[in-house]
Amino acid sequence: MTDQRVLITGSAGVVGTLMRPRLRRPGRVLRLLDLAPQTASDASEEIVTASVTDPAAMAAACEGVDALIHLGGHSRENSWEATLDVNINGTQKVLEAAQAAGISRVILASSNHAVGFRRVDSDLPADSSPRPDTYYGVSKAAIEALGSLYHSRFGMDVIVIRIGSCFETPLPLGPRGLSTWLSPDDAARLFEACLSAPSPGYRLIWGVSDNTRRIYSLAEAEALGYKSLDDAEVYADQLAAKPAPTGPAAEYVGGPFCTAPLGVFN
Ligand code: 15L
Repeated sequence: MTDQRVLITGSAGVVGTLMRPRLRRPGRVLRLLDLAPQTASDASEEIVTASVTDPAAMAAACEGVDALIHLGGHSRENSWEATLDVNINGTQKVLEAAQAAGISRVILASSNHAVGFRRVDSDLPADSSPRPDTYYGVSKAAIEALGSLYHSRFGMDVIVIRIGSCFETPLPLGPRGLSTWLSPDDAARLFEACLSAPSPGYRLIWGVSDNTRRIYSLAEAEALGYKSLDDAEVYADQLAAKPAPTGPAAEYVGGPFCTAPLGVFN
């Protein structure tokens, strides 16, 4: 049997770095694409140094690929021009290359900031319509729409994950992380579910751990086979001394992004 080849864009970024060791499997080759230099650990990894905005490089990177996890792009607020170029145009280039190469399954990283101006509410459904909090959030809403378009036009299976906060621990995030954290191990479980769910079509799901203070719905991810085993609450004591958010940062899903200046890299 030939190996399954999974292309990960943005593999040297925050989420990519956490996923790289966790998505290794016998019978799987990870093709790791990033602008930053990377080194293959062994024959189960292939390195591509390229930008997601480069159509020729993306076409080459998609050759022989079975599934694509698109994490590449700016992961927080930046200028409108940079956000448009890398996140929106870049995702269109990625989807175009994937479609031309016959990749039938694509997983796209969206973010809670696509709905950052939704009020904090219990069990926020994964298909809440966009209420972005930043240009970054607008780009994530556009990524969701692009994924939907490529599914409807070309029949590709496209799963878009609205990621909460995927970091090693919720500690750097402060108290908000007790609700938004997606543990790296849960993220790997979620990506595995997205890779293996039979014929998912187009899905929009939340990426979050089963946190005691969770406000995002897990139902849509669980319908794909995801089972969270982590809960940020185990860090609650360590976060107790940190100041709780106030004002819009406390009232809206996007937290501090809701008041950060637009277009300013932070
Ligand atoms: C995101 O989308 C960012 O990529 C990440 O850096 C965090 O800020 C996260 O959202 C969050 O909301 O905590």
